[in-house]
Amino acid sequence: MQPTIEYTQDDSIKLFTIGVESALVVVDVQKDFCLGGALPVPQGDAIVPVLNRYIQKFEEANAPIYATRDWHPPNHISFTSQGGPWPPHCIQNTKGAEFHDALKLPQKAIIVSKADPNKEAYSGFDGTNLEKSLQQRGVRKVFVGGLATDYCVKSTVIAALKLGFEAVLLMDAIRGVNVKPGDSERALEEMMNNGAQKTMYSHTQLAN
Ligand code: VGL
Ligand code: ZN
Repeated sequence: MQPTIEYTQDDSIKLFTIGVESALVVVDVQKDFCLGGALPVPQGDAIVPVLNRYIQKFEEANAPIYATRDWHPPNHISFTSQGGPWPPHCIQNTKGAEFHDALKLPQKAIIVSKADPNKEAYSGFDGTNLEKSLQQRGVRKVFVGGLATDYCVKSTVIAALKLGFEAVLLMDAIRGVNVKPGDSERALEEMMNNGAQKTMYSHTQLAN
């Protein structure tokens, strides 16, 4: 067997222990944001197997696992038909709003639906009980992966930081839309400027 040697150029990637105050937040890994969907994120599907490994690790750590989803009513104001910026996507109870088929969410995963009819709630905290739920479980540190880096991941991470949580980006489990080239890079910068931290799968470990 070949030895595994992992290199990273990014020395802001840090080692983290998944402990009792940690939670995994999987952002909007829905069919419409993946290959064949209404608003596909380039290489969005590629993060699914990585997220599945994180899910396993957080289960082993007995840490809560959240999955947010975009959950729009039909004719949502963010749709082009209503003068918004996006094609119709993630409409409640449609195929496109389902989680990616290969995403292995455990039975006990907590689903957070962003269903505000009057605005595009990019953040998983916006109009949901996510903050309360994290607090009830004693979570202080959220590990965030999913789609898309430059929209819902960014907003969720910055909201978490503003609410006083630590926020750790799963660098190998996020992808961006990049409507404008460089959007994801700028989003990362903005998150870091707000106090986000970075890790990757090989740099996460269980407490013992
Ligand atoms: C998202 C665009 C529109 C996201 C949601 O999940 O990042 N992007 N709605
Ligand atoms: Zn949306």
